[in-house]
Amino acid sequence: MHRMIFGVLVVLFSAVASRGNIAMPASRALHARQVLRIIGFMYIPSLRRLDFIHFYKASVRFAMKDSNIVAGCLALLLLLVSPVAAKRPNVIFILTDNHGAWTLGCYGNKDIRTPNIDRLAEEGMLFTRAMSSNPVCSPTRATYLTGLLPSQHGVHSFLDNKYMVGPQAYYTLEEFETLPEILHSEGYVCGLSGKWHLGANRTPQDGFSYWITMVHGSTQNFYDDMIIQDGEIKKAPKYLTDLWTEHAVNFIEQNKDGDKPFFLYLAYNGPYCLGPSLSEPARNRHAEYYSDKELLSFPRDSIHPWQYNNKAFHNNIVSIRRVAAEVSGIDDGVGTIMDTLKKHGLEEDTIVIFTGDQGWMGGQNGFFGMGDHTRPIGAHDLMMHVPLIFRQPKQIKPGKTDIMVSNYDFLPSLLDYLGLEDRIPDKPKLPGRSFAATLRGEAIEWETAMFYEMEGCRSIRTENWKYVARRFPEGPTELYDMVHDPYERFNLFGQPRHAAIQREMAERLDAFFDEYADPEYDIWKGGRSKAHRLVAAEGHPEYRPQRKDQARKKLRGGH
Ligand SMILES: [Ca+2]
Repeated sequence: MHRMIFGVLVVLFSAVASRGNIAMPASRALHARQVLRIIGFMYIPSLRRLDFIHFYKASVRFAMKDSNIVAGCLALLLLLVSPVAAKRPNVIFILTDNHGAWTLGCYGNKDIRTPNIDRLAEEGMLFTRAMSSNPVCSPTRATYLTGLLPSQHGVHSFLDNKYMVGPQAYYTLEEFETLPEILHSEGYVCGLSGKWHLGANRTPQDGFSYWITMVHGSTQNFYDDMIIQDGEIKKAPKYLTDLWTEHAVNFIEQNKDGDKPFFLYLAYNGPYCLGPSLSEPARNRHAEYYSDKELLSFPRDSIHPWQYNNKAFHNNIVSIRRVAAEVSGIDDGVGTIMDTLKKHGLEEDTIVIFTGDQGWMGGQNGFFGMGDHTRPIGAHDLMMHVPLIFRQPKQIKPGKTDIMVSNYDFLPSLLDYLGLEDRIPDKPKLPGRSFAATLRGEAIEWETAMFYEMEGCRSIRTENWKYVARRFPEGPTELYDMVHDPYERFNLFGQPRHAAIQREMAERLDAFFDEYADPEYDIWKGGRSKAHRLVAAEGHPEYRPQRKDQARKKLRGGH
């Protein structure tokens, strides 16, 4: 107890010092405050480890700035002798595939059972408006790992299987510094369990030492799919969702007592909500529960004229029930991970992040799927809206935040939260902003301005407006009043009374991409796509005819 009282007194004294009540020059007072706070916090048993890291780093920076070597040495000494400062928290990054936030109980869904994800949200911070900057798998995964947009990292669309395994396989993010690479260089043990879909799947990339993944990017089914384990290609021994969970638990248990913190990338390929699996009933333990449910949270509506494929899944109760059961299957996995952390006493030392690669629509406005399932390519909010939850007991204050964040904000935010803000890459320049202050329970100034791009389609979303522009081919252009028309049903583009906002949004969109896009990958200016463009004007070097909708053909009449 005396230890704690001493700590509190020192911290209080540091606060007095910072107000300049003691006789010393302002710079010295600030300096003294930093050092005193470190000493004080060291003696408070409930010290928040990340606070310590932040105070320590601030102190070192200040000492450097002031050329005060003594202060620098003192700060370093304090770090070395401190019983609490050694290890950063573990990070578990759970990513789902094609997963709209609206399918979860904690985002208001009353039909689908997700008790574990809901509990994670209750114990952590839920972002009500987290968005992806692109609507397909590979680009969004590339964005989570680099903080860059497609027109910077060059992965504009999903990558074909030939880039995953075989003679043309290559890792598409080789030239960038990625999240696992940074964490590995900071002493983290890195493990991947689940979908990679960024190329060269057979080789562990970027500092990963545990590596089990899929052979391909897309999901055919969740059973008997081919996986890569220890460099070998083999048939998955069980339901994939459970397999990824099982390996995640293995990885946690292998590293629970180590000197190093761990980074687990648990990338479920479910719920997926696309392709062949939606034509068959679920086989997991939730199938029976949903087998007689109507699931009215999936709107039954006529198919939007822009819908390009997936038409067989519209208003199809088999598909809808399959989605619900796969979402609940992932919820089981989240529960197992949380139980594992609790069992080994790792809860407070581990930040758990739950999010999706991109949004997904299940009938709203007559759309089923994401932005690349419509022609023209779509940019509806629900194609972008992903769940986003951060939990670390005693560090992150439970609650909700309404700030609109993008997946390109994720990397700078996480590194900032971990006290690694000086490791945030600056080349190429990141478009994202750190929301770590929100996680720390501090006030944040945040202007709503969210950008999105899928090949020739780009959009800007502010608090009041959304503007969508398209090239190759040109148009149509869309303008929505997001306050009065949040479901984006009334396109106001071209109406004379909105001419000013239309112009302003177009200019902001162009200015943003002028600032951030790499000319090599800036599709609007003739740049290329590492995935090769799916939708381009005929005659363009990357033009590829649209693929036949196999699923539709196969499933015609299957409602
Ligand atoms: Ca996806």
